[in-house]
Amino acid sequence: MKLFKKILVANRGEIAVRIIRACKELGIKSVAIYSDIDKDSMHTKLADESVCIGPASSAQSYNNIPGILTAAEITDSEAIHPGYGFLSENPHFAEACLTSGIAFIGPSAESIRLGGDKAKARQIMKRRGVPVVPGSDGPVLNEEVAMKIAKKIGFPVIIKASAGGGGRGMRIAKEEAELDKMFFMAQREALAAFSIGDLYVEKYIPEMRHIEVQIIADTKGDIIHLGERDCSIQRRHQKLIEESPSPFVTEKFRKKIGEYAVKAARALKYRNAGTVEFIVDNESNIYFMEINTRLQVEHPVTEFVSGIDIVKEQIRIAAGMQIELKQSKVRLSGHSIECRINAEDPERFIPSPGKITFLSLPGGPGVRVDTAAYNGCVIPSHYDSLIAKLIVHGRDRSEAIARMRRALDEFIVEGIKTTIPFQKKVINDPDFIKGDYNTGFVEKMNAPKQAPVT
Ligand code: MV4
Repeated sequence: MKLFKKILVANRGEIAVRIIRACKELGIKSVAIYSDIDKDSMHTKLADESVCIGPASSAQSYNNIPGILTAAEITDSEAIHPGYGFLSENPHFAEACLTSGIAFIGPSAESIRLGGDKAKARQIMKRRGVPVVPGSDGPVLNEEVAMKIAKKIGFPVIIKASAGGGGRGMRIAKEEAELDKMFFMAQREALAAFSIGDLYVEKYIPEMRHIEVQIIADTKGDIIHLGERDCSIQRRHQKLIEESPSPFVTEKFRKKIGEYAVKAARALKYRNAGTVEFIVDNESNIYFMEINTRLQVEHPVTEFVSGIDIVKEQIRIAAGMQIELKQSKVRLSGHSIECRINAEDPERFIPSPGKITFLSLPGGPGVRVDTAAYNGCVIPSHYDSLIAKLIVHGRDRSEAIARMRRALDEFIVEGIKTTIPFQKKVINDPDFIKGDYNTGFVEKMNAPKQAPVT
């Protein structure tokens, strides 16, 4: 099998830069696409060629399927890497690439479609013996069916949009009296956000941990996992800090959750890189939540502990090459933590776009910064507010924490607000340091400390 000669990167920002770097190291030419306002951006400068794809609005640029396919054709690109966000989980785009004779660096259109239909994915997993949270089997047609299921599994329940993501179209019903109202609210929000009103019901697990497993699968059908990432530090469904390994996970638990992840991938005939997300409750029960059929923002923490370049693997697999590594040869070593640095007010988390008037990035041992930002660049308001990922690696968790604290102190951004002050607070929090946290952590951290009852 031969690698591609030229790849078009259908994305912008740090992830486009990340993919261009992998291309360079593999000896593959890269093509950037950019919108009007991204003319001077880093990904446009670093690629071997660049094509202006349209105006700032993502609908007319980074989400413009015919425009991107035309750019691939005129530049003779053999493959397209979609990155994350934008068209990365659009089955029509994956299909359109293949129809145009261009390799899509990712899973099949059918796997993407199943991953995006969360009620269906849940049903498939349940039938294949991957544990799911007690709840509905497939989509729930109306509030009466939802009530029947809720009474059977017991309240509280959570109603989720089948096309959901980012917490949209999700409602908790604490008791019978709330169910109808919450069902309609979730349905209305799902229809508005995704134009698909399908819902499903699950038992609500309070105090959950969000643990996900990185998998890679080749065309031959070999699938391996690269351990877990703990993504429980989130605010309003936006992840802020991720780490690998999870401070809660034992060797035995890792083997079990890893096997579930591989089984989930096998059930979808999955290929390329993917992530299987799980809910883990207080008693360490594992439940499948969803499968993300793309490269994820937080993939570098897994790269640090596994030594595997996930983007290069994606490219090799799309070119038809097999995974050389066997599961028994996967060695996870040390500890990695990532902070997502967003151009946002650190207290209210509202976007803070504008010009970066001064930027100085951290460095030194065990520090990686993935960013497209530079001194004097402008962060536009049109796209995601992620401006950099700060990833550290240490021999153990305590060295990784010390390194992250040091690197956050070195990170200087002037001209816009960033989430750095918030992440400094988390990294110094006694419960975080103990590894004692779940998805309720950020809310508890912001709540005024309760005086103990005497
Ligand atoms: C849940 C859950 C509890 N039980 N599912 C799904 C998407 C992710 N962003 C949050 N999700 C959750 N799914 C079951 N069965 C709790 C969450 C959850 C959450 C839900 C509502 C409001 C805030 C939340 C914060 C973290 C996790």
